[in-house]
Amino acid sequence: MSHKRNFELSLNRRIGATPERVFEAFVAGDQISQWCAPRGMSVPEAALDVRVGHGYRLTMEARDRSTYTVTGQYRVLEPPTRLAFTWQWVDDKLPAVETLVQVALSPCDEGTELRLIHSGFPEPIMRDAHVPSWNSTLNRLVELLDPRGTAANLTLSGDPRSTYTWSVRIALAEKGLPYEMVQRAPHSSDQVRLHPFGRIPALRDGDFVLFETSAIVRYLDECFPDPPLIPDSVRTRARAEQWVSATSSYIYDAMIRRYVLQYLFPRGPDGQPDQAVIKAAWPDIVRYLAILNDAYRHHRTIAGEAFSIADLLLVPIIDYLALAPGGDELLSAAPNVRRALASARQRPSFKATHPAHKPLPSQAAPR
Ligand SMILES: N[C@@H](CCC(=O)N[C@@H](CS)C(=O)NCC(=O)O)C(=O)O
Repeated sequence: MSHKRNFELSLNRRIGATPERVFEAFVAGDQISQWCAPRGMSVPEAALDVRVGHGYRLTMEARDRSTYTVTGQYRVLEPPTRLAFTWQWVDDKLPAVETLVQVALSPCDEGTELRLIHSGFPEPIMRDAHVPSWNSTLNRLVELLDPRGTAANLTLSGDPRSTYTWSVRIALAEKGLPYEMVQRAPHSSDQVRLHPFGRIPALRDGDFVLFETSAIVRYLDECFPDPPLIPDSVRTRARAEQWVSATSSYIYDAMIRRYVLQYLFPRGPDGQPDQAVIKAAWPDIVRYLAILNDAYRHHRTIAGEAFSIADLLLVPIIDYLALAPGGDELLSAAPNVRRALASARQRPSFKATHPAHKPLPSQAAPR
């Protein structure tokens, strides 16, 4: 006798909307097409015949245009508290096994407590493959229905004064995304829980946690494509990647760690900035500014005509440098960099997120 194996996943969400509204989001074609796919995917086809024993068909489309179609039949429709439908992929990319999705909705203080159970998976590996997709999909449902929007999901942990945190905030502002800013110091125990290296920032999207600024910006760009921050053309994208890497590997180190931070958090003798470190950084900064000045000779954005991930990593660093002792002198030798900075400072995303750092107390620039 063979027993059909049955593995299931179960997810909960609290949503700031009534059970009636949540139920409607599952059964109205124009609504389900706005959320029923993992982030970064769209739903170009949603055909629903919402009657018990009748079916639905949803097609999800990825950015590379590949499509995934799921069909099923409604088994339970009890508005506004319960619905159940079968779920079966119908293309050859995913196993065509009939599974069952059950949704229970109950009122709670925030609005609705949603419990989703997806059962009938013959293998744990198949069940596990559906967990991140459902998590991402339910985040989109929360965003659609919750008046607080993505603030319910997106949390940025860091310090608005840090250049890397600022970079992510520019990306979020460019895309008009609401989020919660959680103030965290580097290496604090709370931060280490999100970022095992203790750095800032880290992003949380529902249950998904991510660190490293460039990975965070790429994730945001895939999930929220407008306006794009990753260039479309192969060469411009590679050029942007080049500057992201150079910024993290050399430019931040010389301009921020070995220069600006020495003034902001002096660690030298008598609590003064460590002049030996600052002096050693100066020639590197001069050299790097000359390289950037050349790169900026045609455009005010570093990787081509459009503002990109490379700009939002680089410009906060230049902004800090410009306001540090000697910054004016350094930038006067790099007029293209100065023009690029002036142009970035005009962007609403840059203005709205500027940490309002003041020029550092005037000190003699190193000689
Ligand atoms: N590679 C990381 C760098 C992040 C980083 O270094 N952030 C700084 C603040 S701007 C930090 O946490 N510094 C603390 C330290 O260096 O220990 C990223 O891209 O997010």
